[in-house]
Amino acid sequence: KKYVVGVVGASGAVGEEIFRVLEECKFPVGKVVPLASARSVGKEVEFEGRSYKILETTHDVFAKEGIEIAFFSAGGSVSAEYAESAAKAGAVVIDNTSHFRMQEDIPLVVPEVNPQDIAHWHKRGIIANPNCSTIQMVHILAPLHKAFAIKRVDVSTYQAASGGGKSAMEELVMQMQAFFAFKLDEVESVKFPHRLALNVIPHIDVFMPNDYTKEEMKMINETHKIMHADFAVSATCVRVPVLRSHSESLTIQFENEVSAKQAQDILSKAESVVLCDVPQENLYPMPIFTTETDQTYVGRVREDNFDKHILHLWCCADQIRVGAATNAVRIAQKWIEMQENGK
Ligand code: NAP
Ligand code: 2RA
Repeated sequence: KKYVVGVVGASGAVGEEIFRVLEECKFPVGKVVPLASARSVGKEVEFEGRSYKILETTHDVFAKEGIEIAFFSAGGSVSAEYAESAAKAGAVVIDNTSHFRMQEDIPLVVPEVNPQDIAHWHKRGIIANPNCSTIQMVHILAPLHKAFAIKRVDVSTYQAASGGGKSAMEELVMQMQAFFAFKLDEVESVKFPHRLALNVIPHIDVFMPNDYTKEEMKMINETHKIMHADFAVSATCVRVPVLRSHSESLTIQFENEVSAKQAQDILSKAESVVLCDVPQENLYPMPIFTTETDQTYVGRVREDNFDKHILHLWCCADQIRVGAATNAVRIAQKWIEMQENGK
């Protein structure tokens, strides 16, 4: 069977990448329906050698076009307004925004970690895609937790501009150009709270009453929901002047003693994870290696100098693919597998 696939946010960074991933993985697409705001109507999207005109997102378009799988990546307010119309029209919605993620009757899925939760999709017709920084972290944590039982995780992130969308990437590029034109003092910062070029900003999304940012709380709450676990997690989320790969430094405390070698063995076999850990040859994950790939890269796995229950490691993944488009398409593939096996 081939499916009618809608992409809401088709002109955005994530939407464009969804089309690329669908093409690359030979997803069973009968027809694509690109959707965006009225601003994009008439613009064209290329898919498998054909051009498709972008349509306006409306309540009726999902039924009218017969959309069976609807990817949403146009911001939380657009999902809030239209996702339920798509589900009512019979589509399974795979939502990239944070709008539904923590709602109790909505599965929040990373297919390598909790594919079984997709079975709950029918409650609302919606499956949520987690936050990008959470996805790559649970790729690493889930196999380690299964093998050794995690007690606590402390993570610091180094997040790329792409997390703020296409215009945020453009803002970083323009600021870098301004630097080379000796005009850096004249640049405006619209997408980030401060200038990002030649800077790091320990502030992503809004501050919450507990002085953590919303991004930091997402990493804690979403990790618990995806992994069905309640070990302690603390996060510090930082924006860095990188275009599209997030990096993370993780300190993981286990219930028992774990060696670096034991963790490396587990990670070398983990799904969608690449162990890249030869420090003697300067080999460790970096955005220049992970950009436009579909795996989470992990390295710098090492034992704590004071406590044998603690390991430190470093991971890196493409934010637009692993952190959004690829995870969303992998959810759709698993959903199809379940439908076709009658689950
Ligand atoms: P982006 O590059 O800024 O693109 C935004 C898209 O939304 C554009 O296609 C835009 O269409 C569309 N849009 C805006 N207002 C709309 C409206 N009223 N009706 C219909 N479409 C509308 O942003 P992005 O990076 O692709 O991210 C999009 C969403 O995905 C955000 O909510 C972001 O938080 C989320 N995201 C999730 C993950 C994840 O799941 N892990 C990762 C990254 C991003 P026009 O061009 O017509 O304005
Ligand atoms: C960011 N995590 O990096 C967000 C995007 N979903 O800004």
